[in-house]
Amino acid sequence: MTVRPLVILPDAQLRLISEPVSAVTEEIRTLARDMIETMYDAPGVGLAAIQIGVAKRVVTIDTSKDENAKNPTVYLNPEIVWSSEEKRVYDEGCLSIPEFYGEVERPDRVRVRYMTLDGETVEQEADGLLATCLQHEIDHLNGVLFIDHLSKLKRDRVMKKFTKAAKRDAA
Ligand code: K1U
Ligand code: ZN
Repeated sequence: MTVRPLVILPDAQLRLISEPVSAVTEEIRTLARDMIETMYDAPGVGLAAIQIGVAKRVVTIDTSKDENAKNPTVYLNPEIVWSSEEKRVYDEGCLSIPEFYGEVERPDRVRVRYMTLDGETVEQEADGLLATCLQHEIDHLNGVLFIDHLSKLKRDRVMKKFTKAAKRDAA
């Protein structure tokens, strides 16, 4: 397993629309293993493949609280098939936008359909942090970042800060 480097704002890869996974190959299994390793190393509770520069519809999530009982789930081609009317606000972070947080309102509960690494299509209903995380990661697959849910003023500020930092790092 390999910890792969994270793609950081304002890298244009974060705006790509990721391609569906057509079959569970050895390449997909290795990608999923590396994503889990990278997610734990960050540390984070979720990761989309584009955050390590792979434009495929693969997501890993582990929102379990117990450090010693790791329980990662791999979601291939995840899609939201139902969302609750009730909303919840969560102070979200993103491994591609380090040390920046912002309150985002999203549906409180969702039902997600996805393919497992065994090639099976299943559905899962989620609430709380898992529901928030699934929506955040599925946004990544569509080139959407949590800052897109904030005001233009906040988004412009964070874009400016990270663009400046990237220029400084490149010099
Ligand atoms: O997609 C990502 O960038 C991962 C992101 C997922 C996420 C977190 C919170 C709300 C929505 C989506 C993160 O994991 S940010 C880091 C984080 O939340 C965390 C890190 C260590 C322990 C617990 C949480
Ligand atoms: Zn993110």
